Amino acid sequence: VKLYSDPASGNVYKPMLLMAHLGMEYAHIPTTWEDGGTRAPEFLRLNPNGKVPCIEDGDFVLWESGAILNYLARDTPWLPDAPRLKAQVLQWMFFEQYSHEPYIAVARAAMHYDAPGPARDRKIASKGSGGEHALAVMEQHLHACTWFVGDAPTIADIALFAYTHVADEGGFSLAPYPNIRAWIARMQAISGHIPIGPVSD
Ligand SMILES: N[C@@H](CCC(=O)N[C@@H](CS)C(=O)NCC(=O)O)C(=O)O
Repeated sequence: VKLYSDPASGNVYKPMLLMAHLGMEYAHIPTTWEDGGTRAPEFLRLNPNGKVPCIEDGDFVLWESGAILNYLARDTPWLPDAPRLKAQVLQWMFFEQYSHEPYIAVARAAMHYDAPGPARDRKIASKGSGGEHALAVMEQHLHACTWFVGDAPTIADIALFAYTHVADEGGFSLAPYPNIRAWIARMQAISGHIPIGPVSD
């Protein structure tokens, strides 16, 4: 598999973390906004949406981190086969993309890439209540559950872990969320875990 990747990206970290757990080998193709890679015509032929991650598996091309996780986790314990469990995995992954990532990842990206000043401050502030709401939903779920779905970690945990564990980089403190902090420690304790790549600022 080839992974078009930016090491700073939590969305790219999701398939990287899964492939580390699966012991899968893959080739990195560095593709970033800064180096123009995500807007290069040859990359746009693979992903017309111009975003990483994107994978190539032979002649099969796939983009969107959640779709890539689903593809790579097939036939492994990271994606249960039972219809209800599988649907719950998708539920949390859609939650991540609509109610979590647009606040927590976007605030982190603004902190790292936008020029300091009032416009950046306003953008980060506008993400605050949405991000806190997503964290509160997760905190409540983890009060009763060890993992997001079933009794073992799945790609739902990977999808949510990617930006939650670096939420502080977007100005979100995890201090009020002890269940989330304990779940992060459980994720990091799974053998094969790798840290997210460095963010260049
Ligand atoms: N929903 C997409 C989001 C992907 C995304 O936002 N990728 C960012 C990096 S985190 C990107 O490629 N930005 C570069 C650009 O827009 O040129 C996913 O989950 O894969």
